[in-house]
Amino acid sequence: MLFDGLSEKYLKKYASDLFDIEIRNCVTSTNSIMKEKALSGLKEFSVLIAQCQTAGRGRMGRSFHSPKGTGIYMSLLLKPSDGMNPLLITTDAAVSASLAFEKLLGQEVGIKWVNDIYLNGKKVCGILAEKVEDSIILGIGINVLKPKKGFPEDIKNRAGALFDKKKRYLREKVAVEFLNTFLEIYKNPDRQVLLDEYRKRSIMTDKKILILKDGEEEKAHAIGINDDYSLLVKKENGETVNISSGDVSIKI
Ligand code: BTX
Repeated sequence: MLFDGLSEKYLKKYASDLFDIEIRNCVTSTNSIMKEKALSGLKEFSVLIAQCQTAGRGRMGRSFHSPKGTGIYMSLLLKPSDGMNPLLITTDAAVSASLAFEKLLGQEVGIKWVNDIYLNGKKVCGILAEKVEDSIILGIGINVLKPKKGFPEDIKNRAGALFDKKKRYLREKVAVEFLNTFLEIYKNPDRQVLLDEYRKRSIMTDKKILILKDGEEEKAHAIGINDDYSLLVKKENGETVNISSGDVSIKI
């Protein structure tokens, strides 16, 4: 069945059988809905994909623009046996998304610490992993194509899309490639390889940055990504510090 533009048949045929995929038209936020479902006992690897979101969420209360017909807005329910933290799910998902996009694009993408994927200097994808009891909801928003009306004024200089031409099953292919790549990594993570893949794509390494915290901005120089995925930065006073992703936001 072609569900308002997204082919359920394609998704179910090509995504691993482990996934239980549900497609919906427009929802508030796939992560919010999945959170409720997780609490009512939905099984691991349940996936919710929406055509659009009216209240798509990013980190720290930010919103994620989720128009109809051009993006993938998806949440995946995970129940990691070792209680793996949402940060590692986020970074593993960032590597998975990069590998998946690169396979389809034939071009390298970049990772902006900690949860965004960039293509040609524009953000094309954001990841939001949230913990609910013993589950983690992995949410991913991907701009597969530019929105029909273009990106809104406030993000139009920063946001981009993976592709500029519509093709049959394009959004489905992107979703399937991400899901299958992530599953492989999730089932058998090689921590060193994943860290290397993440670092290799980090667009922040050796860049001047602005650290935004509690409404204040501070200039610094990003040195690189530490083994625990914190960001190693040098402040203007020469002090070197590790920044964890929880409460800061970085501008490059
Ligand atoms: P983030 O906090 O890193 O990014 C949010 C910021 O990115 C916004 O403040 C805005 O500046 C910019 N932005 C908003 N929409 C877009 C867009 N479509 N493309 C590029 N830049 C944008 C990133 O958070 C994590 C986003 C996760 C979204 C998924 S969608 C499925 C799931 N459900 C849900 O509610 N959230 C996740």
